[in-house]
Amino acid sequence: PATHPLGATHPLALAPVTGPASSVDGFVRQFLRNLNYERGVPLSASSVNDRYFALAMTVRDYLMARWLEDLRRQRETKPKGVCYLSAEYLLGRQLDNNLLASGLGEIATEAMAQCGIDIDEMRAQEVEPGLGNGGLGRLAACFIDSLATMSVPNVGYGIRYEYGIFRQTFVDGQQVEQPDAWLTLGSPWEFPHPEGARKVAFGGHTETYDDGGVTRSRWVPGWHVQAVPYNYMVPGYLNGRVNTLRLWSAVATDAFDLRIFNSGDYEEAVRAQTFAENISKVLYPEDSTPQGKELRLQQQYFFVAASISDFLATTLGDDDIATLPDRVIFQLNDTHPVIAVPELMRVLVDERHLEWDAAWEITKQCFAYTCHTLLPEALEVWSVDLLGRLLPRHLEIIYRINDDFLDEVRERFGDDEMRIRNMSIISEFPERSVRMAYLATVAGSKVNGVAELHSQLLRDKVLPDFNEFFPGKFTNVTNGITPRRFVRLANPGLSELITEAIGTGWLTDLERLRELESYAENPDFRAAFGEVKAANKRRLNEVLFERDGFEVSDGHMLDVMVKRLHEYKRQMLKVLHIVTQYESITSGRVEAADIQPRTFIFGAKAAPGYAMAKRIIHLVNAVGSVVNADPRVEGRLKVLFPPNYNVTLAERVIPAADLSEQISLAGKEASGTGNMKFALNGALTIGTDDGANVEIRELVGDDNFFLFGMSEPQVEDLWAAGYKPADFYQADDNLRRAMDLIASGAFSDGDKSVFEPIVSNLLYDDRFMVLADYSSYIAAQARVDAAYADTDAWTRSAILNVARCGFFSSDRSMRDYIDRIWHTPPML
Ligand code: NBG
Repeated sequence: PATHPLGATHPLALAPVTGPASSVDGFVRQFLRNLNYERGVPLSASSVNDRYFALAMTVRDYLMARWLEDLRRQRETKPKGVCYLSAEYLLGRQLDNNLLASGLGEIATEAMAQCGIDIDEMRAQEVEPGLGNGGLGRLAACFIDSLATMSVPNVGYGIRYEYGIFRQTFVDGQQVEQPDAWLTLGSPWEFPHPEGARKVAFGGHTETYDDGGVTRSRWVPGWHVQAVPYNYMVPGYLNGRVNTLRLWSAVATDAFDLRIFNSGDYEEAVRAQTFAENISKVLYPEDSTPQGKELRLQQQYFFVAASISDFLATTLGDDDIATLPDRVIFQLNDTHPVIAVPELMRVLVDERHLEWDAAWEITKQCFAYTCHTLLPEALEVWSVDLLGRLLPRHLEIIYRINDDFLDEVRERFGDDEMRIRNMSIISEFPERSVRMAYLATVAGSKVNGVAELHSQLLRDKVLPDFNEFFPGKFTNVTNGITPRRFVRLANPGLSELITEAIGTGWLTDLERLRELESYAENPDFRAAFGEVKAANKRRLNEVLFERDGFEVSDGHMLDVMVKRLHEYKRQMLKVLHIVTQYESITSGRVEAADIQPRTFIFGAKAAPGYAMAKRIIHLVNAVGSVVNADPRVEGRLKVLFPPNYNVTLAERVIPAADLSEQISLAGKEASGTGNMKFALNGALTIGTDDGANVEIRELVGDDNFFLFGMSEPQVEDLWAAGYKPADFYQADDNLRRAMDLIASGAFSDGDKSVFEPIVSNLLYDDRFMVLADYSSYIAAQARVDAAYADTDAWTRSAILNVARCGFFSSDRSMRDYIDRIWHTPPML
C-alpha cells in the first residue's frame, strides 16, 4: 500500500490533498484572500497581526472540510463519544500544532517566503491561551490531541476565560502578577456561536407541585446567565480528523437586563451585565489547592450545565434519553466539574420526568472521575450553606444521593456509625459541606488515579472505605504527553534524528522508540544526539537572551526544575543544593575548578495568595543574584529564573535540558507530566520514588535514573516515629552551613528577617521533609556530577531514556481510558 509522504496511514491522509491551500500557489492565493477579505488590508499595509490572522485562517480553511465532514459523520453514525469536562485546558500556541497536524508546514513556510514574509515573525505573534494552571490543564490539552489523532469522537468542554493564568513578572526578585489579556488582539482559532447559547440558572428556591397526581420538585431560579459557545478545532495528526473543543463564555441574558432596564435603572442593568460576565472573566490561579470561593462554584456549574444541555440538545436530540449511556461518557477532570452529577439527575428527574431510580441508573453509567491529587487539602468541598444558596435543587439532590448511598452502606456493614460518618458525602466538620470527591466516587462508573503509585494510595489511603464498598470501581491510568507537541514540534532536531534511524510512524506509535535502543551503542549516533542537544541549548540561549537578557555559559550542564511552585514539590531542596555548592566554594573547602559547571534553570508561578511559595520565589532570585555575581564562583554556577514560565517556554527549555528535577516528597505528587517530557527529550532524571517517576525509573532502568530520598512507606514511618527536622539540621554539617548562610542574610543584604520564615518553617515544621531528604539528595547530585563527566556514558543513558519512554505517550493513556473506562470504539 502507498504511504503518505509524512508517514500516516489513514485513508483520508492518503487521498489527494485538494482545496485551496494544498499547494504553495494555492496557499499564497488563499492567504492573500484572507488578508484582503477577512482582515481588510492589502499585503503592503498589513501588520504582523494581520498576517498572523490570515495565515491562521488559511490553515483553518484547509481543516474546515474535514471538520465539517467529521461532524456530519458523527451525526449520521451516532457513535459513543467522550465528553471531557475540564475547568482547564492549557493549550499552548496553536499555529505550529495545526500546521503540523494538517501537514502544511513546508507549504506554508514556502508560501510565506514567496510573499516576502518570515513565518517565524508570525509564530512569535501568537499569544498562547493560558487557560490552565499547570499539569492538570496541560494533560487535558494532550488528551484531546490524542483522541483526535486516534479518531475517537470527542468534545472537550470548558471555560473560555477572558483572562488566563496571570503573567508573572519579578520586581526586586518578587513575583508580581499581571492580567493575561490574551484576547486583546483577538484569536483566529475560535468560532463563536451566539445562536447556540445555553441558558444557565442560579439561586432562587425549590418547591413541590402536583403533576396530575404525582408530586414533583422543581427549581425556581433567581437569575440566569447565557453561556455562549466558542468552538476550536482539534485536528488529529495527519489523519484528516478534527474534533471540537467547546469553551463557554458568560453573557448577561436579555431578560435579566430588560427587567431592570424597564424599571429605569440603567446603571443597575449594566452592573447586572458585569455580574453575569464575571463568571468567565478569570481563571482561578490556584494549583492543587482550591479556594472555595462562590464565583468558582458559579464557574463550575456554569460550564457543566451548559455542556450537558448542549450535548442533549445538539447530539442526543430527539433520541430516547434512556440511550444516553450508549452515546456518551462524561469524564470528570478532577472535582471541578462534579456538580454535573446532580445537574444530570435534575435534568432527568425534573425536566424529563424519569423516576429517580431510573435516572440514577443512567447517571451512574454516564460519569467517570479522575482524581489528580493526594493532598487532603486539595480535595474540594463546598459548604452546604453556599451550595444551597447558589444551587438549592442540586443540594436536595445531593442529599438524596447521599441518603440512598448511606442506606446501602448500612445494609452491607450494619450501623457502623464511624464508617457511615467517614463515607458520607456530607461532612459535618468544621462546617457542613459537600465532599465533591466522594460524590464523584459514588456516582462514577470508574475512579482513576493518574500513576500506579497514586492510584494505589488513592485506593488504600485516601478512599479505602469506598474501595471496599465498590470492588472493581478503582483503576489506574498513568498520565501521558503528546509526542506531537513535546517531541516533534519542540525538538525538531531530535525528531529528525529518530526518523533517520527508525523511519516514520513513531509519532503515532511511540513504543517504536524502542528501536533506538541499539543506537545507544553506536558512536556516530551518540555524536549526532549530542550535537542535537547542544543545538537545542544554543537555541534556548537565544530565546532567554531575547526574552530576559540572560547570557548562558557554554559547556554547562543544564539542570532544570520547571513546575508550579508548591512546597510539596520541594523547590527548596534544589535551593539548598545550590547554596551548598556555593557555600563550599566561597568558604574555600572546594575549588571552583573542581566542580561540574552547571546552569540551574527554574520556572515556576506561585498562587498569588500562597505566601510561602512567593517567599521561595524571592529566595531563588536572591540566591541567583548573589551566586551569579560572585567572582569566586568563576562562572561555574549560574542560576536563571526566567519569569512567566508557560507552554511556549517549556517547548524551548525541555529539549535543552540535561538533568530533570523531579524531587517531590514521596506520596505527594500524583503523577507529574514534566518528568515524562524531559525523559522523552533525553534528559536524565534525578527524582524520588513518587508519582510517575516510579514508572519512568522502572522503564529506563536504575542505571539511567538518579534515585534518592525516602520511599512513601519510609515517609510514613518517619512521621509515625515523630519527625524532628532540627535533628537533621544538627546532624549534617553541609545542611547546617547552607541553612545558616540563608539565615545570616547573605542573600538579603544582611537583612535576616526576609527569609527567616522559610528557615524556621524548615527547622520546626517541614511538612514535606526537605531536611530529611537533603543528605540523600546531595549524594545523588554527586553521582550526577560524576556521571556527567563521562560524556559518552551520559549520552548513552540519555538515548536509552528516549528509547524506553514511549509508554508515556498520551495516545497510550487514551487507549487505557478507552479499554478500562470509556469503551468508546474509534470511528472508522
Ligand atoms: C496535578 C498533579 C500532577 C499531575 C497532574 C495531571 C492537580 C490538582 N493535580 O502530579 O499535581 O501530573 O495533576 O494529572 O493539579
